Amino acid sequence: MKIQIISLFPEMFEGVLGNSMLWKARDKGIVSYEFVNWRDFGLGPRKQVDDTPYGGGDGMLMMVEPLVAAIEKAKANDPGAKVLLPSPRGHTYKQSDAKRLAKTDKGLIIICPRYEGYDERVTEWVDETFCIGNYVLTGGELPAMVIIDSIVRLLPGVLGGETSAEIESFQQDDKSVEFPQYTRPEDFRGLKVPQVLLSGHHAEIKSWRQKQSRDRL
Ligand code: 4GY
Repeated sequence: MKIQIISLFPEMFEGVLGNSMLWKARDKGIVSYEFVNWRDFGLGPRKQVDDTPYGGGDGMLMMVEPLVAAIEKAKANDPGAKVLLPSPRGHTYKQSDAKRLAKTDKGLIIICPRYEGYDERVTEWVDETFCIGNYVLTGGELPAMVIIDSIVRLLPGVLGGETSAEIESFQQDDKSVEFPQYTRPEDFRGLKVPQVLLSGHHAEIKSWRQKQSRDRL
């Protein structure tokens, strides 16, 4: 999977993409990360990429022209790629979105907005707009990293040796983090592991875990 990131701050990604699982996925050739700096498409000698909003208001907006030029550059590298825009205005990003995007063999182009927003006309070049939570950040880089991390861990061969045919059943295992879990010791300063987990009754354990689970999908 080819992941292209349109950002003014590519260095923000170094720590996250350089980290174990995301890095290993790249090492194994499962994923590639490439950056498009839309400053390169800025207008005029000062490479302007932002301007004041029509109708007034505080702050600056990302201009549509450099941003679309950056998207078109990324599309030229990978014509079938899906364009994603993290924005508080999008619908809430869910595990089901991560699964769906991990399953497509298409590449991704992720835009990282900055300033106080973007010219709405850019959305004509965007396939999906996601919000990662009801709060406002200083830029789209952190949401882009959240989206990348959630997708790459689901790609066949990243976590284990599973094939794409096995991935659907493997992904059921995401449930395994939705109930509380315990490891040794059985008693930590009087805090005990629930008895059912020590019982060896697999059916009871299964139903206890189901009861404790939350559906995040
Ligand atoms: N929350 N979910 C989010 C965000 C900040 C546009 C520049 C979020 O996805 N993105 O808070 N993004 C951006 C929003 C202007 C700052």
